Amino acid sequence: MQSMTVADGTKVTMSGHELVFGENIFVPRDANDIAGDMAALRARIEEDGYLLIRDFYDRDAVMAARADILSYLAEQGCLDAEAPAEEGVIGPENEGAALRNEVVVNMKAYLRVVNSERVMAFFEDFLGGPTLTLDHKWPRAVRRGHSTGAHYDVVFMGAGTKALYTVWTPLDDLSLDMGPLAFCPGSNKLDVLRRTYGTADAHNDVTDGHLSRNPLELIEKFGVKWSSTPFGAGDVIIFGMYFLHGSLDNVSNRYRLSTDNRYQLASEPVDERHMGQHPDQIPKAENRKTMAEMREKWGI
Ligand SMILES: O=C(O)CCC(=O)C(=O)O
Repeated sequence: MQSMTVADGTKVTMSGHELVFGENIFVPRDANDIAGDMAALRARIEEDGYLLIRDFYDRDAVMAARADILSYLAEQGCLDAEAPAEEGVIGPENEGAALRNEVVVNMKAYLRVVNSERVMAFFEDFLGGPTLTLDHKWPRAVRRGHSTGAHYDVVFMGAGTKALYTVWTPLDDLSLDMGPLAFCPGSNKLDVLRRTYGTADAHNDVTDGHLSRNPLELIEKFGVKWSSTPFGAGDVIIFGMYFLHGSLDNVSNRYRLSTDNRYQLASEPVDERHMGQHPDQIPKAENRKTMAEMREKWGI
């Protein structure tokens, strides 16, 4: 198993911008010592904005989910035919794969993890009542040179309850060069962002819901710090709708396999745009603005 420690001075990039461990990016603390104590977990997520729980899922179940994704990638001709399929080596075209719900419904081992008793029971305890998961599932196979820009999830799925939680789950052992999640502890408390960017809706207002692709700019402007870590298959990060996150660049030759899915109390309003068989058809709204225009308007 890989080490979860990262030496100070280790360099990573996010959309090509360099971050250095120990200087402007740090290894996050995990919540395993309080994992059985729901009151402590609620207090921790309120404080830090996230819960990193190592070995939350059974590793073998996660590796079976990974195999579902890899066989789809192989079928699509995305993998390097010269390498064993189970290594997930990116083919010469470096193609992305659209892992839409139509495809995901056939991924039985994957669905067994993200709809599992383990995760549903966790949220039932954590939220204090019967729970549902949004139908829209986001398995990702991120190719070389790609990353996710910094954003709050509320901008993409904020039409229902705001007490909606993301579970980001590596579907592999992920080293830093594979481009795992990167995030800003405490960014849930940035009132200026919550009042401005946090009210936008990517379906209606903005052409691209990402706040920025420059992590250094966010450090300067909002005083955030970045965190990331290598992950093991079975680990999860749980966070709420107002939590700045994105990902490091995948600079490896393997697909970065992960999934992010959403959970809430069944009694709360649901963002129906992410329900049903064909979720998230973003309408073509002519009056949507660029993030740069919106940021200027908000004065951020
Ligand atoms: O995995 C990624 O690259 C981004 C994940 C994400 O945006 C999320 O979990 O909400």
